[in-house]
Amino acid sequence: MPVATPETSDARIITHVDMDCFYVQVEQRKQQNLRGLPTAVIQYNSYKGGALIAVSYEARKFGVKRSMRGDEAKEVCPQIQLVQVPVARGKADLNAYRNAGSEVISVLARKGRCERASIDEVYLDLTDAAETMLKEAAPENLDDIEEEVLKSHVLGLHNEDGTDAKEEVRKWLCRSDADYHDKLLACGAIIVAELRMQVLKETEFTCSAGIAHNKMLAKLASAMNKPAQQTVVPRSSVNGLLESFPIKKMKQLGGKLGSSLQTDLGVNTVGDLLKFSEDKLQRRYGINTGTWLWNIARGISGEEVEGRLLPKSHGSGKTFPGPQALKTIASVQHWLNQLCEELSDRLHSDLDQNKRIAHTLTLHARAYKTGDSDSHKKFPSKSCPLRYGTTKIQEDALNLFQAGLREYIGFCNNKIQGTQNNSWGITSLAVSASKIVPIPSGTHSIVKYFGGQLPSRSSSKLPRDNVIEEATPLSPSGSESCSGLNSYESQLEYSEEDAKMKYLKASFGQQDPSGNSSRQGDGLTEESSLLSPQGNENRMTQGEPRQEFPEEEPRRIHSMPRLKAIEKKNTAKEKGSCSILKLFKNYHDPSTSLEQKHAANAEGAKTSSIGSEFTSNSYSTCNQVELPKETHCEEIETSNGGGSSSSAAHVPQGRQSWSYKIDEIDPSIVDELPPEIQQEVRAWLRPLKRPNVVKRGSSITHYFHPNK
Ligand code: DCP
Repeated sequence: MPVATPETSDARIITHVDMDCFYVQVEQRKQQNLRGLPTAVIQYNSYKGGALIAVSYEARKFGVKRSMRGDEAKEVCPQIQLVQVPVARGKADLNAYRNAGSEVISVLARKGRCERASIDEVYLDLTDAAETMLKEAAPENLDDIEEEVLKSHVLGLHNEDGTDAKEEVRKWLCRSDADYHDKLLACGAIIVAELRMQVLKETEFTCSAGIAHNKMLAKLASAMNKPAQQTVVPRSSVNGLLESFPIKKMKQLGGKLGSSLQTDLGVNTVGDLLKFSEDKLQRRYGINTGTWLWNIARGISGEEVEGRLLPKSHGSGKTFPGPQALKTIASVQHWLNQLCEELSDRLHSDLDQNKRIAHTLTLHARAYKTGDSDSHKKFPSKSCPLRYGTTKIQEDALNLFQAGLREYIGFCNNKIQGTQNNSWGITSLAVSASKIVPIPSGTHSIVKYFGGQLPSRSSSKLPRDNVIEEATPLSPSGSESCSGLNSYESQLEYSEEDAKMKYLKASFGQQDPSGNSSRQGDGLTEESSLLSPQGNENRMTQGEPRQEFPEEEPRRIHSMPRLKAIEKKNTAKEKGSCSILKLFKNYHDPSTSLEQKHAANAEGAKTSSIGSEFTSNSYSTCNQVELPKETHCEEIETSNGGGSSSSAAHVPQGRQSWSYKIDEIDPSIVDELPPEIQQEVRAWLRPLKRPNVVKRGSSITHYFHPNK
């Protein structure tokens, strides 16, 4: 449900930039001979010439539409050039378009806070730039204004017959008696025109833009005059713009809420909403949504432009329309493997290029049941903590799918393991990786170091034991842990950050069987790759232009009895295993039993018994936790054990601490430690000869010390 964000009284200048027929432009840049010709980009399948997903403005003049198939487009425009989307793993490969989008962002981001809203859309907060311009080079003082600025559409500026439109715009931009908001808006228009020209110069792409005082209005305006134009919304024109704007076309009103407004309240345009008091809307739709509706009727939206150049999440999806629906677990597994391979590649690139890691893997599907009156029941989305490595992602995704399917078809009536089951069909599948956070730089905790993805989990909400539990997915088995450690050891001369990256990469290297194999398509099947499940970046099929992932939080998978059983198994396996992770595994809160910790961990989370076989590793990762936004840097101070058998590291209040018990250290791990501390640990392991005291400045202390 939408939530109202109060608008500040401060003047803001926000622009929404939307690329014109984006995929076509990318293809035309690749093949310059297509420039200026009616062109469309199609999905790779050959059914009726493939599905059109982007249409050039030249082709639109002939009546070619995105909803057509290639054959239909040829009927209305015989000279149309059809270009196929690149294919990898039997599905569309959108990397070229994503990269092209990034090129554009790198230009736009120079002028203000920039939020990548989709593969080809960006919001920019240009308030600072506009204020500076108003102070230093106000439009009314400019001798010359670029042609591109003068081509702006200013809402509410009516050209009388015979007047020169550009001259009208010039007058509007340069009014010395304009109010402060309009003066800033005029500066915004000049800055945006310059940016658009710069984008064209550097990338060869044209774009359109809306300029207003909030995101909502800027977005509406950017679509009003395309291609390669910009539209300005002065405050005095807001009511005029919204008055006749179809309610279902408003963001977040395309679905049930918009339909309810139409059928229950007779609201067909945004202007119609003005008839209802805030109180009435709140009583009908709840306080938040009621206020939000009241606000949008007046063009009020305080939503900030988030400074985000990178996608919030990655996704890969494919649809299987009509006869292509998947009806066996084997076929689902086949396609999940392809999707996960792509997802894993993208996670790998994100890690490489941006040093970011994702925490949550989610599976989404659409399904139908045959002969069931309740066939519209939604296939539940399922998520679990994300383990890096293609095979692990594939394995977890399949388990999530099976859990979802069980819930979807019901436990009693159906078997799901058969090779053929006619009672269900899957019409779309998608996997996504979310909760992506940067690997913290300058963190100095051994826990974080080996966990790789731990910093964001050092929350007070999180039982400490879980820190290690959740670290293990990176190198869950003994042998993998050993390799991870070796790679770490060989990097001791590197910076901590370098070594951390190396460690993570080593983890990929072992598990990722490099998946660049390209397969041919399969007739009807259409697909897409999803950039951002939460945003508008999901492109599924022609018929479903912008499939959004379900809004509700996906269910988490937990099962206490299994947790306990696996915990026991893990504890039993622990002796003699060769992972340094295990060395530190149980030292976070010696007073709390693992069982208690897991109970606490699972508490508050939704539970659903999945009945599918998770490996112990994937299982241990299924303790879904809230990820705190901030990371903490532990500063470890050693303390004298004072004759006790444990040495605790004390940290300032509010920070995560760790401790260890010497007598629980498995001697077999010592060889894995860096030589500089092996000797010292060996000495500890002879307790009679040497008391368990860690002195300040000893090599192991130094080794784990924050400044190391
Ligand atoms: N896209 C897709 N499938 C869809 C819709 C869009 O694959 N059903 C892709 C192709 C588009 C790109 O996303 O080029 C951007 O989509 P837009 O809706 O912004 O449309 P265009 O950029 O193609 O055209 P316009 O100039 O109308 O914005």
